[in-house]
Amino acid sequence: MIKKVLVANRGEIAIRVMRSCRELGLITVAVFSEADRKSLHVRYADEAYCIGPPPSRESYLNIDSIIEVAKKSGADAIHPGYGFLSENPKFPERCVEAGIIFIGPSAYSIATMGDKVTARQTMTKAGVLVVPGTTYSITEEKQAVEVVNEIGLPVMIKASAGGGGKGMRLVRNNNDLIHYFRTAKSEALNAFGDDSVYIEKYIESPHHIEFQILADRHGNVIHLFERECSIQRRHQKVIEETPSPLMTPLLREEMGRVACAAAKAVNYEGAGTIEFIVNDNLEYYFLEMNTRLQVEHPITERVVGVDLVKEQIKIANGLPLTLKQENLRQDGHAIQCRIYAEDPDHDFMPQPGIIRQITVPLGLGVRYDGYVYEGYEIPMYYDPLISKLISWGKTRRESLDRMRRALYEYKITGVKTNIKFLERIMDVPAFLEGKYNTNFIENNKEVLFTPKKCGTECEDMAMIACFIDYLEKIEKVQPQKFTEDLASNWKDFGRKRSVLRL
Ligand code: MV4
Repeated sequence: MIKKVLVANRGEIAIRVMRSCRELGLITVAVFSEADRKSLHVRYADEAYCIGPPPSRESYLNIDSIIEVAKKSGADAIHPGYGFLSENPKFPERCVEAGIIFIGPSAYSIATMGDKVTARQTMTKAGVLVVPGTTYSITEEKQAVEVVNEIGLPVMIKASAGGGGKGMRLVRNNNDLIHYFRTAKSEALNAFGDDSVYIEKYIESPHHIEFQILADRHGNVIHLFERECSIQRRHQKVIEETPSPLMTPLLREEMGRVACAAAKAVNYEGAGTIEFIVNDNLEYYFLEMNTRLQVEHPITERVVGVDLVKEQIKIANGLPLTLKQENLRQDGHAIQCRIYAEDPDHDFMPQPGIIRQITVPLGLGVRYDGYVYEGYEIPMYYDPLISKLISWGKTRRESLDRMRRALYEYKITGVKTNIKFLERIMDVPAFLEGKYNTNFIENNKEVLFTPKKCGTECEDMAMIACFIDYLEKIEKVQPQKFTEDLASNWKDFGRKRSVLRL
């Protein structure tokens, strides 16, 4: 049985994973880069070890140093979180070699789903409907032309090693085909070291709906219903909700069954997500599988009442699932907003810098998963996600009203964030009505990007004026103190002895 877990990640997800470990009485080990010495995940863990310089490649992506820390610290399991090494099949492989439990699926499952052409072949064989297109990689321009003649325009050229929108080309007319085929191939080679591409029929204005699944070593697979993830910007999700406003009970049951079959087809073990693309006629197609815990997992946890990290650990221990499909229900409605340190007025440029003031919203029906504190410097090396706000309500309306209230309460100064942008989304009619697809942000850019001249934003201006006035007053009494002083360092001092330099 797992006693000590190394969390091979940083930020909010590292803390999220360690919280469940703590509840289970497991000892936690953090790893950190030189840029993360003062990160909260380092302070939260029972032990912490430096694994290298700030760039991910030399720290959070360095399998050698992470395995070495696991061995030295006596951790018997590694949780990869999301991003970084979570979907690299070499990581579970190396863990197994070192006799360490990888809390996640096998290298085989990750590799099969990671290569989109192989995934499409495997899904087709298992009877899971994929987007019409090729189940082999296209190498010749002549082949591309033949396929397009067969399935018809528009099509998408996608990199087999891609996923999540990387290395995609939309082809609307024949003149562009050869050019896009070439550029897609060279971009894929550049980004992934693999120039395999395949072609899919383009689905106009789709919905992105995904199903959470859990699978154990004994062949049990269950789904924990869907998440609606259509509100995205450049393939980065912004808001997720469950249940999906588009879903019907019948469709949910059918897609849930298909999602379980998809997971079974790769002998899946652990928590995973099956992504579907759904058109307005409610026709759905398998898009890809994410073989990890996802950023948006908390909305499922809230509505289904399951701690997904605890389930992952239980499965990694080889225990059978005790949750039964027929006992699972969706209770109420949950929404998640991702809070990013980025500037919506300047093309969402990341905003690394020091958090000067932060007021976190809580209260009935609100969950906050974050990792920053006053005086903390957001490093420039990683994803600019600061936190996730999750609201729950008996109805969609109540959940939405709570989210609007929570966003109103949420104050961050020092770095620009997308909070105002999210507040605007809460008032867009299409969002209020739950009638939106993946074009939502594009379709509503006028309201989303033109600052309002009245209402809550005026109130905020007044608050900012008061705050500046207040700061000026206290500055006269006492010079501003930052970073070092506002954040207590006592735990760091005690830890210096256990900090390992590799
Ligand atoms: C598509 C598509 C339409 N037709 N494939 C974007 C992310 C990657 N996972 C796949 N993506 C898409 N693939 C076909 N055949 C439209 C998208 C897409 C999209 C998908 C989900 C959520 C948001 C999106 C935004 C733009 C395009």
